[in-house]
Amino acid sequence: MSAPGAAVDADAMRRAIELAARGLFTTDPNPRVGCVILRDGRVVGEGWHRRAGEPHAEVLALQAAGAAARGATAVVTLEPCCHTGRTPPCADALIAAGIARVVCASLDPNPRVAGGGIARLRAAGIEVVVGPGAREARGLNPGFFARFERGRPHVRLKLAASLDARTAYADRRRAWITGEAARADVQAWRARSGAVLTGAGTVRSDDPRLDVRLAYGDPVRQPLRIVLDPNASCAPAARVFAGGDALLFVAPEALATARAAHAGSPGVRVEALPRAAGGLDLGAALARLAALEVNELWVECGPRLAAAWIEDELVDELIVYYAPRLLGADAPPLAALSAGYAAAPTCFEFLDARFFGGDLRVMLTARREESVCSPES
Ligand code: AOF
Ligand code: ZN
Repeated sequence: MSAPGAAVDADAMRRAIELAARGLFTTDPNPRVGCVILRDGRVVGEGWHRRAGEPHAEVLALQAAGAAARGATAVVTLEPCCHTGRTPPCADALIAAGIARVVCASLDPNPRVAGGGIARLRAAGIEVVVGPGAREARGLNPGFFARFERGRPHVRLKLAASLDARTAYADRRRAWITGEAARADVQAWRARSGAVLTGAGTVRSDDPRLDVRLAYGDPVRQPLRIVLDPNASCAPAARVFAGGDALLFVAPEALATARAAHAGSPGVRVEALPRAAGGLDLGAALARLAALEVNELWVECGPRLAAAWIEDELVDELIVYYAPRLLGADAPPLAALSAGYAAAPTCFEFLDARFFGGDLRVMLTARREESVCSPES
């Protein structure tokens, strides 16, 4: 492939990624995918996947290109599918439209596709290039890839704290630590997530709704609301259980009681998880959520559950909002980590720091290899 051709592909892939990002709040559980059709280096059609059940990006881009698709190149952020899911295979649509060349950022990790789309295109005589924009395209769909490649959602743990890393007032009064801009940002993270999870302690002390209250996508897609409540101690009237799709995880021995307590709420599903040190088995929770097609999991919880996620090394991204105030040593900590924790291998790498109103948001990604954590590296 000549250098100018590669530059045209790269530009088109950047555009396809921009298009894919439009589906950030709506495609779940499907991936965000964009597609550009190029004819003699010019864009003749664009498309992006909006919502599961609606056409895939390639089909919309082909529709936009019409007859100009014959002999053209399709640049797409994910391998075109070869299966019939809620919609027919994109590979067949590309072949039928007479596409001559396909550039895709990465393979589709869904086992129903997983290279089969590319094989079908090649068998039809279409040239296929895989790889340009792979990092960015994967970055748009961390949960979709995590679900198929690791059998679990992509986990983001959100914490809000004072400068001295305290997460609530010492007198436990119910008052916000961070300001409105930070809370609006939390709404956007919830809106892109397949599920939002908290613990029984937070439900009892804060009674959060954990829903999306700003318009992201039309209509607003509410994430599944999940509560980890080993002893079934949360009141069935808690706000998190009102208004629909909620999942309550309890320990096996509390299952019957919890099911009886929620018998009158069809929107609340109650399931058991094995117990683990001090709570429920978080790894088992993630496996179950992957089976429920949760791609991105947003965790907002108190210090004990936060510590469990961190100590179990199940956090992929840590998002901390720091408010410019000090709350003192009597206030609860950011995460109630055990005394020996500093020797554990998990550590984080700073990704980004940004102001939201008067608060500072710090984003970190998990680094699990011990060498990365050691001071020499
Ligand atoms: C593509 N282009 O724009 C998307 C793809 O139920 P369906 O028919 O919507 O199929 C969903 C699966 O299709 C999804 O799990 C993923 O493997 C692929 N998504 N593929 O060629 C697209 N959104
Ligand atoms: Zn498709």
